[in-house]
Amino acid sequence: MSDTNLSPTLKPKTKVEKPKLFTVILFNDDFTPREFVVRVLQGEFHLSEDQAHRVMMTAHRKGVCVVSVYPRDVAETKATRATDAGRAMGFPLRFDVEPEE
Ligand code: TYC
Repeated sequence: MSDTNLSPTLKPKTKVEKPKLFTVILFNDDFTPREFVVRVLQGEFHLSEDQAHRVMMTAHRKGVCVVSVYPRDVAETKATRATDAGRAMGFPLRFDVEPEE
């Protein structure tokens, strides 16, 4: 019998890529009202009132706070919409997106 394998098993190389995630960061400023920040966090990021209040207070005290983690397009859309909501009211509220470590 020949050693040649006439029906080699094809091993599909399924490379499972870890989906890259991005963090939305909230920055403190001296002008945006606390209540407004809480409403934006609830409306755009679906945080409960309690969670939104904690995130807002952490940013207020420490300068920045992680809001949540999403795939890149979702993180960018939410950060842009939330920043625009502040700008529409004349507030310098800022959300940014960073690659997750
Ligand atoms: N520091 C703002 C104030 O005292 C409130 C605020 C909190 C603004 C968090 C932005 O990310 C922020 N009115």
